Parts: sequence; structure tokens; C-alpha cells
Amino acid sequence: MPDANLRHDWSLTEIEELFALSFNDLLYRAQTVHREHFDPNQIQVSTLLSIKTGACPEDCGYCSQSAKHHTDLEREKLLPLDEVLVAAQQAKNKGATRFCMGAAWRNPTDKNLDKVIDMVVAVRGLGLQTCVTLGMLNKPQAQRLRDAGLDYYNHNLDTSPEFYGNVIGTRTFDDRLETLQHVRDAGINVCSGGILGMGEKPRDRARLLQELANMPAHPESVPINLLVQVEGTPLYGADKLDPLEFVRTIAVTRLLMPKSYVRLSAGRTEMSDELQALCFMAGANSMFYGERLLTTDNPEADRDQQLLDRLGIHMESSGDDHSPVCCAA
Ligand code: SAM
Ligand code: DTB
Ligand code: SF4
Repeated sequence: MPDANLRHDWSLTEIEELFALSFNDLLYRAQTVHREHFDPNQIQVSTLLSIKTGACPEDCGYCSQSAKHHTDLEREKLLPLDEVLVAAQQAKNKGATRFCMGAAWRNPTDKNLDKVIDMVVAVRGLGLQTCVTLGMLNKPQAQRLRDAGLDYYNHNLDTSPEFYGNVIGTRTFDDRLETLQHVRDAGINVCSGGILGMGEKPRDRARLLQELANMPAHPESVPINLLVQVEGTPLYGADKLDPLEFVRTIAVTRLLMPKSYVRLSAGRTEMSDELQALCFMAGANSMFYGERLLTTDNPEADRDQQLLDRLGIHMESSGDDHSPVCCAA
């Protein structure tokens, strides 16, 4: 249900003006808005698992899993349910409240979806929230996932519509919007964000956020990834983004989508503790937790726990999640 207090009519100029604020002014504003809607010392943590790895027919320029790039990645078929459940239980034991399963597909076949649905039902049975990212979905597939009780579907816009063609050739920006619409119509919470540091211009970052914020309802969860440069992908060697520009993007995301969870996503192994602390100050209140993202490394869980302890930030437990879970059974 759209919230009348949230804006969905941001102009590009307004967003660029936020980016242009002095760093202190921008962070102060973002932190103020953050405190109006969230406990500033609480973070939601999700753990990822790649349930089907590599040999993807898509050509996303950042991705280790595309069959069109020459990376060292070993392909793996769809994991059996028992392996997924072991990983989910481990994630829960370490404190994750959400388990996100990713598959390197252009889209799932209906047969594959049957198997993913079994996973969703079983992982929910452990008392975890569920998220899947399976590529494009059609309307009936989104409804089936909803009926199975799926909590979140992740499908990123990745970048601005203008820069998009520089990164991905096998599916369009509008294809992504269509999948997100099916997810929203089915009543599943939307998780959608993008990647920074792919050689995009400041305007592209502003346009990505404009596209996300001007949707009829904001995504409940907005992952902001820093490109993990994987050897053998076209984006390997892209110019590195100024870390403070990354923090600014988190802050503007918080200002545009005040009630959404903003997730500090891929790329944390490259970030100092101090940079991550600035991201939390700018309004990030979610992260991936556990040593692995999908195919690349994430900081060790113990190290993250130490960082959170040093910052006085505690992990959200399943009982105090106040995300606007719209209708999951
Ligand atoms: N195949 C599905 C799809 O693309 O919709 C799901 C998995 S895909 C790996 C999920 C998202 O992870 C991508 O849309 C992208 O935003 C992010 N991602 C993938 N590789 C990345 C990388 N090397 N660095 C940062 N983010 C990445
Ligand atoms: C998202 O925005 N980031 C996650 C999740 N959604 C699926 C994936 C990050 C992948 C990073 C590269 C890898 O490990 O393959
Ligand atoms: Fe395939 Fe997803 Fe990687 Fe694109 S991001 S190549 S669709 S796994």
C-alpha cells in the first residue's frame, strides 16, 4: 500500500542538489531522517547462498557467472534442498534473520520454480525470512512465489536507464521494471537497488535513485552494491569510485526512501571499518552477513560482529523486524 507521506516525484535537479550538499550537511540530514523511522543502532542482516551457480546466458558486464565471460568460476547445478537447509540453519544460528537464495538464470523454468518453492517453504519453516533472486519472472510465477509465502524478491535496476546499455545487452531496463511490477502486484516485498563503481557518471547514480524513488511504492529494501571487480569480466579494471561518493549515495538513498531498508551490499571486503561506519551514519541499516556473497567473498562473520560491537550497533532479531512486510503469509 503506497504511503501518502512518502514522495514519488523527485526531479533530477532536486536529487543532484542533495548530492551537492556539503558532506556534513548531507550526512546530518540523512541521519536525521533515518532516526525518524528507524532505531539508528540496529541493523538487519541477511545471509546469501548461491543455489545455482554460473553458466548464465545473460551478459551482465559485472558478473562472474555469465557464460559469456571467461572467469575461473566453477558452475554448479541447482543445489539439493537438504544442502540449502543446512546453510540456512547455519545462517540463523549466526544471527541472520533473512536468507537470500540466488540463481544464475535469465529466468526460472516452471520446473525449477517448483524446486525453489520447496526451498522457500522449508527455509521459512526454520523461522527465517526468505528472499530469492532468480532473474526475470512472469506474473503467474510471481503469484506462485507469493502463495508459497516468499517474503522478498530481489531484482536490481543496477544503474541508470541511460548507462544500462553499457553494462547489459541481453535484457532491457524495461524488462527489469516489468518483473518488479509482477513482484509488487503479487504482494511480495520488493528488494531493488544497484551497483556503483561501474564507470557510471554522478548523474547516473542520481538517475538510478530517481527511478527507484519514483516508483509508485518504494522498494522495501534497497541494496547498494559497490562493484566487486572479477577478473575476466568486462568491468574488471573499471575506475574505482571515490569512497566518499559511495557514502553520499547511501545518504541520498536514505533521504529519498526514508522508510526503506538501505543495504550496504557487495564490496565490503574492500571497505575500511571507518568507511562502513560512515555508511551506517548515512542511513544504511542492513548488510549481508557471512563469509560469502554469491560467488565472491564477504567479511568474516566474527570480524563483522567486532565492527558492530565497536560501533554499538546490534542486529535486529526476527521479533523486532518492523519492515513493511506487506502481505506475506
Ligand atoms: N541472476 C539473477 C539476476 O541477475 O537477476 C540473480 C543474481 S544476480 C548475481 C543479483 C545482483 O547481484 C545483480 O543484479 C547485481 O546487482 C549484483 N551483482 C552481481 N555481481 C556483482 C558484482 N560483481 N559486484 C557487485 N554487485 C554484483
Ligand atoms: C544484491 O543486490 N547483491 C547481492 C544480492 N543482491 C543477490 C549479490 C551480490 C553479488 C556479488 C558478487 C558475487 O558474489 O557473485
Ligand atoms: Fe546472470 Fe544474474 Fe549474473 Fe546477470 S547478474 S549474468 S543474470 S547471474
